[in-house]
Amino acid sequence: MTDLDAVITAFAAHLRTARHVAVLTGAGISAESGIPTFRDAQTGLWAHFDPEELASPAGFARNPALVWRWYAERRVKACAAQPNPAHYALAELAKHVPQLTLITQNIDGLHQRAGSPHVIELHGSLHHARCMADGSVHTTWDYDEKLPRCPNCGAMLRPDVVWFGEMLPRKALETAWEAALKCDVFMSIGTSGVVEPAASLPRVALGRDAAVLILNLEQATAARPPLFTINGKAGEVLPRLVREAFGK
Ligand code: BJW
Repeated sequence: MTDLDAVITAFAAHLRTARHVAVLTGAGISAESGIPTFRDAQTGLWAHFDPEELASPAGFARNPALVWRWYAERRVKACAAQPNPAHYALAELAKHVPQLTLITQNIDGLHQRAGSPHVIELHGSLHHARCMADGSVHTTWDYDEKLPRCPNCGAMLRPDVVWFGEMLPRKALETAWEAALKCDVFMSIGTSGVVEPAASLPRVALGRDAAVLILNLEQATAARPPLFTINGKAGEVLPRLVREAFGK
């Protein structure tokens, strides 16, 4: 039995008896669908684009057309991408545990397309735009327009995502926080854990004695139960974990 087998076996036992599983996902879970992460040194978005220019309120105020173009390109790529086995494994997991709260920092919509219900989107969605004046949220707009306008009032629309320095959607953050406080199993998948407040959620769960799994590609720091770590690809590890726990 390898170390990986041992961790999968041990964590699967927690999943089998869990009453409430909370899952936090980040860009890494969509990497195997061909969507770049943010902080990979070669392929990450922040290796090629300036977050201050493209993912900040000040950047949008300076050049809204540039920011809209970047998000339009990412939306087209996300629509062309397919959910991968990691997204499907989480949708399957929800069918086997009494309660599952799926919290994502991703804006690509791939969890929903894999069949996960009630996804908590902490950082908004590529598929929504918000009116700068009346706050209304829109799921369709004039995609050919460089600066799309609100169909209600004609004011400028902005991508409905959370940029640095902005508050997260209140209801989404409250639901995520409460899940971290109340769950008995927490999984953090494909996130570097550097962006707050999402990064605090696994620590909150650990503080309440939940079994916590951190799964990403990076070298793990030493861990012992109730903290488990796996360095591996989500699309390979998650289907194995769900199979081990529930024989599917
Ligand atoms: C794989 C894999 C595979 C790869 N399988 N794994 C407290 C302390 C310090 C700072 C702050 C703080 N509180 C707030 C802040 C400021 C700021 C912040 O956290 N800054 C830090 C960077 C220092 N936070 C905010 O501003 C937040 N707002 C807020 O808190 O408001 C109140 C407030 C404001 C100001 C001060 C105090 C309070 C808002 C954060 C918004 C983040 N927005 C973005 C852009 C969203 C829209 C868009 O997509 O364009 O969100 S930035 C970007 O980072 C995006 C992501 O959701 C987020 C996290 O990235 P993620 O998902 O972790 O990706 P990576 O690339 O970092 O990691 C990928 C991981 O996957 C790696 O680990 C790989 O190993 C792994 N991986 N392939 C498994 N196949």
